[in-house]
Amino acid sequence: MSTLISHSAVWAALKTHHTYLAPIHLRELFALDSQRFERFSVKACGLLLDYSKNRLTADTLALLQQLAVEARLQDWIVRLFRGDKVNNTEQRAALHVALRNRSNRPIFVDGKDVMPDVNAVLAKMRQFSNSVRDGEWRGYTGKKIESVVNIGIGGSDLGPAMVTRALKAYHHPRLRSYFVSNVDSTHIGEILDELDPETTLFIIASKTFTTQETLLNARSARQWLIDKLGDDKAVAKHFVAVSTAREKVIEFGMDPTNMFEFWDWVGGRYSLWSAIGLPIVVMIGMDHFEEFLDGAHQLDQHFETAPFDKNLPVLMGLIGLWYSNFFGANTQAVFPYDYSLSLFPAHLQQLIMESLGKRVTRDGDRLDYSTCPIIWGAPGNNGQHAFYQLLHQGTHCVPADFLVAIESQYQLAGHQDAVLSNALAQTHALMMGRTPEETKQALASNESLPHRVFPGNQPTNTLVYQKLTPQILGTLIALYEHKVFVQGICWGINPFDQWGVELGKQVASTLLPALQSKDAETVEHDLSTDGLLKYIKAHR
Ligand code: G6Q
Repeated sequence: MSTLISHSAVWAALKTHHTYLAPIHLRELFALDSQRFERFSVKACGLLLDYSKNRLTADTLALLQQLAVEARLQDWIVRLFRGDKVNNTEQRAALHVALRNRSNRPIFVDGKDVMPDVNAVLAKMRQFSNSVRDGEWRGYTGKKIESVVNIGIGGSDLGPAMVTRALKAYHHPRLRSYFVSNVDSTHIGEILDELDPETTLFIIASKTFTTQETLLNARSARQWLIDKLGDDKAVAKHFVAVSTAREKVIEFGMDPTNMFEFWDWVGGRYSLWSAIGLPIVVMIGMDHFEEFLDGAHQLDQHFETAPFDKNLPVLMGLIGLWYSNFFGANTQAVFPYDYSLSLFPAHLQQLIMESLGKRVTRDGDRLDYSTCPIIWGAPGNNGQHAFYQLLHQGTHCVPADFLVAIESQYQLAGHQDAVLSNALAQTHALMMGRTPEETKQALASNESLPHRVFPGNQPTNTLVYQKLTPQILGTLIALYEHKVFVQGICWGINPFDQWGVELGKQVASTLLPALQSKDAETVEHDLSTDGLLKYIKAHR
């Protein structure tokens, strides 16, 4: 039995400290310290992190950093960057940092430097994306490509879809981008209806090339193309694959010269930096993609070298743990006040919950504390007219990250002032609340008083950046990836496996034959599932 971090002296000290701090309102913490903003904010890699609106003091931070020391975080950072098999249940390295290792220093997996392979695939991506963008790569009937459709799911969809959406301002003017992930034919059907087969390029993205949803969608897309163009030779001009599984790509009937490779040491939710980023590269060009990698690399260097009290992922990870384990916060929200980042919360849901939604240690011992909070969020301003009510007056402690761009991608008079003032007003109001006395004064009456009081004391981080460039986006994503790592190490869990996702894949494959079989009487599952199966079969 490994020793759980919850049994350490520093955990007990944090508990005691929580008892002292919990009754103190954030307002009081600000009133006590005129330097609070300077003390609890950090600038690095083009980001300003203001974490002063959190329920913490210098003592809290010292204890949390002590916890990170006890968890041997620094050693783990070294292991991660060195290419050790930190994903112990799958015996794999987790080397997304090698994919954006712009210094090009050698990084070894099983004694082999991975950088030559990484660079070779990046060069192939440059060559291919240039030829599509320049119009040199033509479809089967000789026309230039105008639509790029990525078919993939999970890590082979969410990351590239989010980045492609976020960097719309950098898209090639001739190209339109689409992402098909859902196995429901409505998804691919609606998109195919919009497309011209002569000018469409499909990218089939699957690490394993065995994923049911992706293969079904890929088959349907291929059939559609052949039906429309009348020749299966057209496939070679309209389909490329991204995968680690060369044999499976060939088995599927695709030319391996149209395949972009990556490796088993790239986790699905960390794969957007690899060839899985091909739909991004085709849309924004390789030079911008390299700026994106540069941004992530800068953050990697910061994570590797900055002291814990100035280290953005370490601070954000520890503050998140403080709320999860000592304030009982079950959720963590993220609100981008930057419309380009509208898919960012969805990407973070996968990145964080798939990584940290675990209940046993790396050695398989049951934990006695909670791990990953439920991640949710939506672009700022919209949320204010909907669920922010719960943040202002509900019963939950909801730590939230506000992501704020000083400049938008479009310069329209008045808009950005409205965005910025709303972002700042919300974090201010969430922190301050409004006391009964202030409410009375504001209303000049006691009417509905309890309903119009705001408790405040809701913790927020504010992350400010100049403008969402490819570089800043790379930095932001890497920041959250490393925040996940910090929490995984402190909680003693493996953030790089995903056995729950694997279970979903297996269960679906057992139910499919039951659904397709003619035998209505077979009872193979639980009574509810069997009842539902029979009902659906009877009504098809
Ligand atoms: C990511 C997960 C999962 C995976 C998808 C798609 O970390 O493992 O979301 O990305 O299940 O898998 P394939 O890329 O193998 O199709």
